[in-house]
Amino acid sequence: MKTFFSEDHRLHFPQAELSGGEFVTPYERPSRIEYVLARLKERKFGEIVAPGPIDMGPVRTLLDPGFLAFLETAYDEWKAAGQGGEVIAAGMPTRRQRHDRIPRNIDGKVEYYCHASETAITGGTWRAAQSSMASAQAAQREVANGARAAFALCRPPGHHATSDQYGGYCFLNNAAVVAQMFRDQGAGRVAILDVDFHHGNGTQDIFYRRGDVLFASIHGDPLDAYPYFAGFADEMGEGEGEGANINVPFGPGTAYGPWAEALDGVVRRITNWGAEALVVSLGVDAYKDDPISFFKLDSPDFLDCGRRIGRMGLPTVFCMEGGYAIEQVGLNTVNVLEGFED
Ligand code: Q9C
Ligand code: ZN
Repeated sequence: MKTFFSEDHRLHFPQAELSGGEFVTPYERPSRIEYVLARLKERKFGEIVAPGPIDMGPVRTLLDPGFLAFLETAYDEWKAAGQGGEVIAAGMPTRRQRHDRIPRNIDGKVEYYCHASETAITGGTWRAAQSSMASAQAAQREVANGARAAFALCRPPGHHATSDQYGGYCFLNNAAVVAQMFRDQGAGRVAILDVDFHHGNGTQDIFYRRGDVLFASIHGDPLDAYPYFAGFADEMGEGEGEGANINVPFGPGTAYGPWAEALDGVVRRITNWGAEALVVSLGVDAYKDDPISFFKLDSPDFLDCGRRIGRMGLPTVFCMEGGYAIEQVGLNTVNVLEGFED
């Protein structure tokens, strides 16, 4: 299958991530991508293609216009207000707030549109996020035009971004927009399978009340793992979306046995539900040596995981999400893709 990838991801590289009470070099860094590219080339996996420009149409349909305008101008506004350094949210909307007014002050706006302050915005973040989305959209068009599958090597990732908040290293929800594009082009039902270690709270939120896009995720138990406030098994969708949201949380130390069983269960439900297209949020941070996660998957397990996904036989777009054991990110990612093609 083809890989879609833009060099512009480099425009997003904050100096700092707030982690464990210190500012550290972000885990989500440009070099992650180098390892994936190197493996793709080494294994002669398929053509690597630069995407065309982003199509803002479906992005504007699905996501909040105020949020998009904010992402575009936040850094400049921050600088214009005389603030040094990178854009970092010092707070967030509180519990039991009595209104939903958007602050005029840039500090306040940043807090309004952010849900996790580890994630900084720099001067290049908006363009990088757009280039990431452009790769996802190019992969979607490739599959819409008849390819069995395509890989969007997205960076920054997307699955923690909601329609109006960024965080968890994510700004624009690539997988969600891909699913929406399949719907707009006539697919009756689209499934999103999220295998990143972290629950895809952004994607879940976007489709929670919709019955046409099913979201399924296997991830670290939110009592123990980011994003903490979403991803419990009893979150099953609401209204039209009731029954179209599946969460399978696991605790620390979970190995591939139970994880694969959960995957099979989810695959069966996606198939029975009648999905016509599949979007995979492909994070490989369930890997045993990932520095910020706690599952115990090994590299060969990712091959097997890809095989199980491939057996669904659906037109599939893979969107890169997380994975921070930098030197193994390439191997593990390409393993999933190769397993899929088996
Ligand atoms: N001390 C993705 O995998 N918490 N995002 C980091 C580090 C945020 C992960 C804690 C993790 C976000 C796309
Ligand atoms: Zn993750």
